[in-house]
Order: sequence, then C-alpha cells, then structure tokens
Amino acid sequence: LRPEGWLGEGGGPRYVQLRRRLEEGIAAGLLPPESSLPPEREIAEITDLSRVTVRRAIQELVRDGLVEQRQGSGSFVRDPVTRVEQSLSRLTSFTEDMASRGMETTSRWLERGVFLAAPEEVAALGLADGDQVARIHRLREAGGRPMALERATLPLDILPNPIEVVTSLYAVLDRAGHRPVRAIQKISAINVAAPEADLLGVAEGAAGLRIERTSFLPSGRVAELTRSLYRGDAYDFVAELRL
Ligand code: 16G
Repeated sequence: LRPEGWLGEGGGPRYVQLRRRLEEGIAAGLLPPESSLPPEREIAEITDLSRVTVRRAIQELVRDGLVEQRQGSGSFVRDPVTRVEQSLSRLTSFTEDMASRGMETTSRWLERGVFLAAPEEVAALGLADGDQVARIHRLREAGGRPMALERATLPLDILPNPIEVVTSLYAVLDRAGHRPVRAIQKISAINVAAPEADLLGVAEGAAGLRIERTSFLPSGRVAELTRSLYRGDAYDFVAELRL
C-alpha cells in the first residue's frame, strides 16, 4: 500500500486510485477472503492519504460486495459466494435444497399476510375478482448469505394462515396435504436494480435470474405462483436432457 509506484499514476480521484489498489490486492490474493483490512487510520498513514479518502475507497468496496464491515471489528474481505448447483428436474423447496448441502436457511420477511388478489393473480391462480390470497415475500439466506428474493402468492384455502410459514412454505403445505407435485418454471436473465441489489448484497446492475414458478396440486389446481430473483453469481442451474 505504500504510495510509491501506484498513487498519482493513471490519474483519477485519489479514492478511486486507492480503491483500485485494494481491489488488485484482493484479486491477487494478498488480501484473502475473511482477512481484515488494516484500520483506516493505518491505511491513511501508509498511503499518506486523508482518512476521508480512505473511508470513501472502502465504502466503494463495500458497495461492490468485495468488503464487508462488521460492527465493532472493522472491514473484512468477503468470501465470494460459493455457487450452488441446482437441479432443474426436481420439484424441491429452497429449504430442502440448502439442507441437502448442509446449509441452514433464514428469511428476512418483507411481506407476509392476506391480501386482495391482483388481476394477474386472479387469472394465474384461477380465482374470482375480489378473492383474497396469501402472500409471502422474503429475502432467502443460506449460511447467513442472501441468495434470492422470493414472493409467493397462494389461494387462501391452500394457505389460510401465512404467518404459519416461519421457515419452509413447502413444509407447511406438506402438513396441510397441499404439497405441489408439478411445476412450470421460467428463467430469464436480468440486471438487478437498486432496492433489490441492496437486499441481495450485490452491486447495482449485477446479473440476476428472474424465476417464475407456477406449481400444481395432484388435482391440477394451481397451488403457488412465485416470482423470485436469484443472485447470478450464486447459482448454476443444471438439467438432464434425454433423447
Ligand atoms: C423454491 C421455489 C419457490 C418455493 C420455495 C419454497 C425456485 C425458483 N423457487 O425457492 O417457488 O416457494 O422453494 O421454499 O426454486 P421453502 O419451502 O423453503 O419455503
């Protein structure tokens, strides 16, 4: 980090130069995942930059997901998310998928309750105008890391009490005898926009996968309409194809 040889070369504001220098250090493994960055004061001393400049550079690394700040203990290089290989041929739940990899799941609730069905939900769920639906919207985390945002809508008779869903929606459906047995899933590439990027802990514009799942009960009735946004850097979807 000593200023000779990089500071002032290439131009740009000094905080950008420092940010780049730190990025290079992370990419080269000089600052490995989970290692702590030197305190701001120390970086300022070594580089001969002001603490404001140092803070700004670190803030940008936080914004870009390279560094995370932990209350009371400083800044750490983030461990890049390990990618999850997800089969596209089995109808499983997020909780089951993560449990089979030894990961624990947690949810940050954004919405959970009973609402008036939106017109598109009326159509997709085969309801009548004025019908109510159960809606659960949450940030899904595995091993403490945000993986996906998921907003599920279900007919009220299938999930009469949405508050019951504490961890797994499918576990609640299973207990009620409403476990879906078939689903249609559509996956599209998108760039993650601001509010969602913050929740997912990715940079604005980062790659994401928009997934829409419509799942069905054995009777053929729609059980669930779920719109999800998965982190593009966390998932590989795999399907087996046969002639
Ligand atoms: C998966 C499903 C989602 C379902 C959820 C139930 C995709 C893209 N989506 O995340 O439709 O609602 O599992 O998970 O796979 P849970 O039982 O852990 O709540």
